[in-house]
Amino acid sequence: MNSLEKTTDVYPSRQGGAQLIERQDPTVYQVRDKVAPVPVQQIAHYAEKGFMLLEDVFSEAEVLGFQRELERLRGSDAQVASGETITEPESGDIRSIFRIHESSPVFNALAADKRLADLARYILDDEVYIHQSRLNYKPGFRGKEFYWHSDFETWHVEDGMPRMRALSMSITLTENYEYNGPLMLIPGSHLQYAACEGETPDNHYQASLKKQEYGVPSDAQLEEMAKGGGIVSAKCKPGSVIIFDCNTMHGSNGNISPKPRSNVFFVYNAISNQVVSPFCDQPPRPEFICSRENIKPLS
Ligand code: 6CS
Ligand code: FE
Repeated sequence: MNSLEKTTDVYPSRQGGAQLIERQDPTVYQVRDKVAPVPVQQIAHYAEKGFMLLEDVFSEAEVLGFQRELERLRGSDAQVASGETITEPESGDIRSIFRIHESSPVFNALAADKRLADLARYILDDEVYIHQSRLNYKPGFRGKEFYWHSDFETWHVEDGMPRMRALSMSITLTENYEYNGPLMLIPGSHLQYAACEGETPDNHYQASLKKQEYGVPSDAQLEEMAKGGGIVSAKCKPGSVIIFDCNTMHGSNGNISPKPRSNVFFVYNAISNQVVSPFCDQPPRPEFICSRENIKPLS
């Protein structure tokens, strides 16, 4: 990608009214004569719907190790006080812990695991790095929702991610039932960019990571996207992986069940799509939610 392509704002948002803009990037980048690391039907599904669900990727023993690390981090006073841990707005329960690909040896290894990184390199047809990582706890009884949004809209406007050449992988650490706030996705929504109304507030991330109110689609945009593709809930067992394009519209309901819905998220960005300056009048967001300083290909 040349410097002009990087700095031209082809996906303007929060600069006027809400509108749907056609996607101007591939979903599955042209992968010349490479063997896909998953069945080609999954790749076709991803290209068409904007996500895929892989079950039984990690063993029970591996999931147990991830759950232990999740509890260790949750119980760590240093981690909680690090400024990289976000709590729920009302209960004060832990909502998310960011930058775990660097702060946790277990999740550092998981981010580079071939079962994940090879698939990201295939879909993006490039070397990759971790743009953002987080543990979402969604605790039982009081876990709050993540309202509908396109991650790319935030990462483009607030982090300066130039093009749609990134994807998220959510590794499930608990059962994702229909009743404990599973990830919901709108099939095909990745093909339209929901440019949002409003303007980015100062230090927006301090509010948006708790409850996002800017950079969210209008009711009309959401109705339009859901009319086309419906809504899918990613119900699955622990050890599954939900892979979704950076622009797939998604969200999750609150969790009033006794069962937590905890997932690990890694965001793989193509090395050729490194963040530049934000496409809004705000300073860059902090390193713990947007890798910017020592970007290098994941080995
Ligand atoms: O602002 C962000 O980067 C985060 N916000 C949400 C709701 N999803 C993506 C990311 O974790
Ligand atoms: Fe998100």
